[in-house]
Amino acid sequence: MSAQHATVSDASQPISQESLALLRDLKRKILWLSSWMIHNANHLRDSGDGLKVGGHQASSASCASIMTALYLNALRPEDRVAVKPHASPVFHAIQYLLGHQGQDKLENFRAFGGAQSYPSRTKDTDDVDFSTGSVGLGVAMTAFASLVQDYVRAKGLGSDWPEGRMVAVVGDAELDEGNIYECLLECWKHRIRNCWWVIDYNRQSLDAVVSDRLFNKIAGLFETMGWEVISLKYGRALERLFAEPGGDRLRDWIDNCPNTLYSALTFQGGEAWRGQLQADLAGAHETLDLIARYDDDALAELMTNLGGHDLETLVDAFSNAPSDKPVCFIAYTVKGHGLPFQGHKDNHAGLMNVAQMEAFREANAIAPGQEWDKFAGLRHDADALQAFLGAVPFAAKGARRLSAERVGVDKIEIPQASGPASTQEGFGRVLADISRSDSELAKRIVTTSPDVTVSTNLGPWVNQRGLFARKERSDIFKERGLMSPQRWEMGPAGQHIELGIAENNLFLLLAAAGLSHSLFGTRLIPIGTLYDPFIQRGLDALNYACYQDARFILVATPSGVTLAPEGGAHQSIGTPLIGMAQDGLASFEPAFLDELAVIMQWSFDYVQREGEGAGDALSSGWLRDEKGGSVYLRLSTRPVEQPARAMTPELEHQIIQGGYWLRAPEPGANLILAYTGAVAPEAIQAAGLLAEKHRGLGVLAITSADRLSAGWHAANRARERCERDVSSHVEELLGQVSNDTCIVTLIDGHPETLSWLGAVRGHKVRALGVEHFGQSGSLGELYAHHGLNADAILAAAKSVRVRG
Ligand SMILES: Cc1ncc(C[n+]2csc(CCOP(=O)(O)OP(=O)(O)O)c2C)c(N)n1
Ligand SMILES: [Mg+2]
Repeated sequence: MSAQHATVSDASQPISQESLALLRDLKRKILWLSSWMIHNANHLRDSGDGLKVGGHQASSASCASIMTALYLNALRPEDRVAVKPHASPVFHAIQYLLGHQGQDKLENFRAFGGAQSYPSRTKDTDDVDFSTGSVGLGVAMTAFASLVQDYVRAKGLGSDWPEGRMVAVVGDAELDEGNIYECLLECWKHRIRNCWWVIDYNRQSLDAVVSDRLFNKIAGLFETMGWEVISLKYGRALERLFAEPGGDRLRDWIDNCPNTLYSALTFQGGEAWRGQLQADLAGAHETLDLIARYDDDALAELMTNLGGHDLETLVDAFSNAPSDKPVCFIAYTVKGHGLPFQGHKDNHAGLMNVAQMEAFREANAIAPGQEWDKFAGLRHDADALQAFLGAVPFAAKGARRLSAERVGVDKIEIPQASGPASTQEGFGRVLADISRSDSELAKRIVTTSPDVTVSTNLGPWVNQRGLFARKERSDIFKERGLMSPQRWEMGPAGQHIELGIAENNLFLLLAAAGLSHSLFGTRLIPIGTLYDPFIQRGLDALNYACYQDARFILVATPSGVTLAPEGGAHQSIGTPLIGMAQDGLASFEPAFLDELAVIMQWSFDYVQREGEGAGDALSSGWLRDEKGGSVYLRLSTRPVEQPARAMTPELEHQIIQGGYWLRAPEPGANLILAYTGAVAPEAIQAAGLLAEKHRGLGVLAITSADRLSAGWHAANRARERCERDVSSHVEELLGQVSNDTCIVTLIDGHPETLSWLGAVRGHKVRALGVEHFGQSGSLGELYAHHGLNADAILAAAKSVRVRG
């Protein structure tokens, strides 16, 4: 039990003894309710599937005091919290006591419609601020939320909602996740504040006992990164004893006790503690006299009187924490504290059996049938407890989910190109146009990029709108009159948040900024850019952002093998499939600038929608069009000849639905070429070459395989529910194609992105695309190598027609 850091001792505003006694009583109830909830889910409620899952009981008991001190004392309504995944029962129990959670939800913990295993913004109904589950991400999310809070406030937005602290209750093993360190580096650069990470330092993960020597290093890292590290090692009972004659030896003994031994003794209890202490401290009479004052039960309690279980220590530490810098509390705890398997190294999945739970019920003075009672078995009477809960500052404003008005979307002009132009270039020009406007949309866009701002064409936007920093910072190059195309002023007005190269950070910042309307009552429209293949680097964080229903636009460019000379590691193959499979993300891959402009216009609105459509109901609900979501644009650097055409409302509609006939098939046509994105010229060229042999062949432009396929699945579900007259966009498109027509599909990405088109109406399909890691080469060489050029299309057209 080593590790020494600044310790909080003197409380400036000591909590009254009466309030402390009430808190202790309520903490007992919280531990009881969380344990009962899990027991009920695992032993009593018959789910019929025989699945019992642990991981909650020991973990919840570990942090019950930390959570009590936070929610029932330290937190204010404006504070936002990420609770470590397995503390979900504690969170729900606290919300239940505060009147924000129903008993039915607790009784149905982990069941369909009940309180969730891991706190969930989207599935729980009791005011979860940040979802957690994938360890490490919720922790870092709080740091980025504090950055977003600074951003919003620096611009005078949302000022009628007080500044809050972004708090994470962190499992110690979460600090093994690399994204934590990526986040620490970034947050040092941005000088975040108002951020607390309270580490439940039980020195146990799922499989193992955490090395404290390693943890010392970790704590040092926090300090290096500008965090205040506050170690809460011992509780008041032990501290008082240490101050008595002989106390020093006891402190030394505990400080030097290996974690594994400490854990084993905790599990074994008072008799084992006494035996070990008597053996190790033989001759230290003063110290042994101190210990002799305690009977076995009291000794076991004393020896686990750690800072993280001592409400007085916790309350003092939280009320004295500095606000101008981030704070890391290392709260020493025992995993499973107060439960029969406390301290056991294998207790992560531990569950109390029925007999143990009975004994625990009796120890808590709860009569059978009173298990869900809010106050049964507590020392204070119900009125006093209810009055205390009624005055809890955190609950003063009721539910704390905020909302914000939607921002109007201006007409996005189609960037004019005199010659070939790429979608990436078009994106840069659309944003540059917006940057010169003083519209509300222009004010609410916040851009960010992990060190690829210039190479994804955000440069002109940043030149106009500047980089964000809490304090003004000068551009030395500009002051000295040195030429540079990047004129990047830095200050509170800036609207681009520059990140280092860490895609996890990009997605977590997008998650935080994309929830600004709900967290801070201020609408932001976040746009993040990165190279398409590196989506995979931050994929779990992207999934995490979508899971919380954060709203943002992701612009991934360049993509595919089309960036040819850049080589294999920069070539993305699977990202179109990610775009299709990722819930909450509508993905598009336009080929032309007019499509891009239409999609961007729609996206600015789509990310702000908050309707109730479930996503699989009738009509517009199919594609989450009422509910809204985030958007992924897969773009390219390849200059492509632009079609000469006028945009019509009908064409706009079809682009958003996912596809349109670039050339409609004529009656009797026996071939269709369906393409997506930057390979449009190859499809068009092949169509010209095939025109004679395949009279009237059709060319289908697919702008969103994702939305086309989602609409098709939803239409099928609707029909299966006997909703007649339902037809999806792709069914409409292919409805005019005769049954013996063949389809050749083409994408610079995995061929399965489009191969499903054949299943819509039973057409034969040959799907062309990229299946193998690429290599460097010219565009022509690589398209030939991967079978994406006109020759490959011709060969595919021939073979698919003769296939039986
Ligand atoms: C990214 C990820 N990997 C693995 C897991 C499975 N898992 C859940 S909890 C846990 C260990 C947690 O240990 P710690 O953070 O110390 O929590 P505590 O001891 O407080 O329960 C693991 C590995 C997960 N939830 N997320
Ligand atoms: Mg742990």
